[in-house]
Amino acid sequence: QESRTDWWTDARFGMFIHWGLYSGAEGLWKGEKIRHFNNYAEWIKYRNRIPTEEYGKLAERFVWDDINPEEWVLLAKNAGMHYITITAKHHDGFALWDTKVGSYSFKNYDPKSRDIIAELADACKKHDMKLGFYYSHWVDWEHPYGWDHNRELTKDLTDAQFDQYWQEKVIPQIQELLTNYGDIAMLWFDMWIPHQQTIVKERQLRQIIDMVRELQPACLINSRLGLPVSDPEIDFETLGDNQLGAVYQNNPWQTPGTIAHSWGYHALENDWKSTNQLLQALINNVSLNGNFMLNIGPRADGSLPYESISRLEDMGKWLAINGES
Ligand code: FUL
Repeated sequence: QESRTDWWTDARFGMFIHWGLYSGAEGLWKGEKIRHFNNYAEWIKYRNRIPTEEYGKLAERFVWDDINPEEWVLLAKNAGMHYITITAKHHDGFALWDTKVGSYSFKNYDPKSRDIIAELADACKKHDMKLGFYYSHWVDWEHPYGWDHNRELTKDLTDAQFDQYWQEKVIPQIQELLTNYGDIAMLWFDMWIPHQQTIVKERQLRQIIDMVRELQPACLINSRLGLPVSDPEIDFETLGDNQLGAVYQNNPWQTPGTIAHSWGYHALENDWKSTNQLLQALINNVSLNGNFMLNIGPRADGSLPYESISRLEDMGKWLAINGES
């Protein structure tokens, strides 16, 4: 019997794309580095306490004439990847697509902007690449009632307030993503904490599942939704970077990994993995029946560091000789 995950298990290798307002900050805010030892560029709004409106102005740094998502798709294809997952909305709460829900999206911050999710969806279709969306469902640093995992900003958040955020932002936004962009291969939700340790209720998570199953029955859902892998609606487990090599025999799984340290583009990145290391990671995962989803962090003009491009091209060359597909 065919299962929802068949294509995904066959695919083995995918691309993760972290791209958003933070790409315009490049890991620096007013000359200051990220205020945390974990130098993730995509966390700069939270770490450096950047006010929502001011952070939104980073949209002005985007060079729309140069941005072409088809280039990302071709890079993935040449690397031997079969699917792409892009950060439709990361923790900062900013939508990459032309959402009608709220005003925190490129459309409202830069008149020259385009719907990059629509363009990526078209390019994926053209080049036979599956498309998935990362969506930060619990954590949202824009909405006044979104959650933050340290409870630094949201100490007094009530269940009713959080549910307001959920019903007026999360549910309608996911609905848009599942309705307006063709076939969606997977939704990659994010937060590694079981939902019981958070403000999130199981019924809220089931609301997402019901909607996905109604609108896109074949769409895969990852365990970071917040339900255990044993839940029949969870299609695959997402292991962290540091868990490479863990053996999951009963459930499909994948490791999301970076070429560098940061997921979002960071101008001061100096922690590049070698092509050898990345191939080892891919081989480790595949030999243990898992997938590998390797990340790129494009700049605000859509371009990529030489280090990322060269490693992906080299992996593609190796796979063309040694890979199966
Ligand atoms: C984590 C996030 O907090 C990081 O920013 C990144 O998106 C990674 C893939 O997942 O949970």
